Amino acid sequence: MLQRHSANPILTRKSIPDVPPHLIDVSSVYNPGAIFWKGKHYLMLRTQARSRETFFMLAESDDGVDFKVQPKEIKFSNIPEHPKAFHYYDPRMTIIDGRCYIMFAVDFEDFCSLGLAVTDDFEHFEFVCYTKGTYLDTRNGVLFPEKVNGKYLCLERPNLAQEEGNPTSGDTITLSSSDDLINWEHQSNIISGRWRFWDERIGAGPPPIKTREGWLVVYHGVATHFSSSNIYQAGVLLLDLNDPSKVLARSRHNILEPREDYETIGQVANVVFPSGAIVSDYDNEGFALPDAEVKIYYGAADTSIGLATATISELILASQEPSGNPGS
Ligand code: BMA
Repeated sequence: MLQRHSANPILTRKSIPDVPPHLIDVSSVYNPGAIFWKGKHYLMLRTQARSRETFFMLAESDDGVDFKVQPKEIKFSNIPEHPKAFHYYDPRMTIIDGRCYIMFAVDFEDFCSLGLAVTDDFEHFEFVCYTKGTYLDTRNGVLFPEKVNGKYLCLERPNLAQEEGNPTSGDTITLSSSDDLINWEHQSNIISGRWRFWDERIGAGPPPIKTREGWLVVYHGVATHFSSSNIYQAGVLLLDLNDPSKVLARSRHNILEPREDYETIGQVANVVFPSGAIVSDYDNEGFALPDAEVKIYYGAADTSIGLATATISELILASQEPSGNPGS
């Protein structure tokens, strides 16, 4: 249902300039955060060096399609040396009260946590904290762009499930709230994986988009019942504007699945992983317009970056149709 851009994949390992000593002839670039800020589109890239270490880099563009990657890695100031974090990845970017926050996954020795950083100018990036919350092992943290009923909100995906030989994963997207963006408290479970359908394991994608109909949430789902590999797809949800713990609609079908070669072949085959969205137009109260175009940026096969689009109305319709909850 999403339309792939004809320039796909819009970023590949070849788009990444060499930055000695670590980033030389890199292996891959994928799962970017995305934001529109002062007339420019920005992507925060998950770039993987041949050491298999991950580095964040910034790419910018006037049109949201043709991106230029800055020849440096993003270094957060004030980052604590302890505890030892092995790996930062899958950044999501959200503007709250005029500041751009970045929430990302952090792998420690035995668990995954959520890190938070902030920038006011896309030159300096300051580490804020490892968030403290209900779950010790959690991923796919995504901030809402504004407070709801006086609280900051975020979606997260606690890692509670594990198949033998695989890292921990999860099949529930939860809602947490906070007064300070640092300490988070579990509010409710939003959706669970639908066993034997496209979205058995799940996690939120880009930050929720505010529309007159509700909060639009693009999420990823994983079908785990194929013998050869897991298949990562995208779908869409609509949450109540004033009470986002209420799910108004959930797409029965996926809205994007791996079909093109750059999605089916790569470091991890059969993956589309939406992580950033940029909406073309909002009204003066901050609601995305029905005809606005949504650019959805996604990791393809953990190797490169794709762009796919739809209008706000098309995404809302996709969340509602075809009706009926599979498995119910
Ligand atoms: C998920 C995360 C993503 C990755 C995806 C496919 O569990 O680790 O970063 O893109 O798997 O490998």
